[in-house]
Amino acid sequence: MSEQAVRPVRVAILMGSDSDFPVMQEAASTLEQFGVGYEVEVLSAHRSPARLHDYVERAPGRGIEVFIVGAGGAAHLGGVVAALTTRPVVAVPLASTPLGGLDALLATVQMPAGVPVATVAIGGARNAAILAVQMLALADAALAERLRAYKRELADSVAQRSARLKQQLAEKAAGRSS
Ligand code: RP5
Repeated sequence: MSEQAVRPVRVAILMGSDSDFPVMQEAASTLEQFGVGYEVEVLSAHRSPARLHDYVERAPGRGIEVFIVGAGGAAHLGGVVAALTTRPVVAVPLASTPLGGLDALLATVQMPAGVPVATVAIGGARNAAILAVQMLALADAALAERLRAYKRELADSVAQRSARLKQQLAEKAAGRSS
């Protein structure tokens, strides 16, 4: 049994098509990085509405606390999931049509009052997972500490990049003056 399989499943990663997975897999790998259990399902608001309704209604009973939803085109998946649950929904608009994801972004972000969907950038699967982890961390001290460590690593990486860039510029300047 894999390590992932023994973790309690807390997040559902849903997508409208298996063609969305190359982008949505980054949400999965990010949740793994934080040690958060998840499950992945292909469910379509348009092509499989009955199965979608059934899945969302049963999900809390299996421990799902947050939904991450990726969809492209006329992306109704996030909105429909939000209509069916009181759990938070984080949506990733996907660039799967000639409109480059703008269609999915507008369909997802312009939810009517009363049914919010937290929408990240087009293709922003990593941020969707981090946002989900932040939600879970509100009542999970170990997860909150992992997020603090992550923020420290982010800050360190910026400092390293700055040092590297300055080093490169200094070497270039030295080359010009020799
Ligand atoms: C949406 O239509 C899916 O989320 C996907 O982004 C897009 C295209 O789906 P396929 O035609 O590749 O199955 O529902």
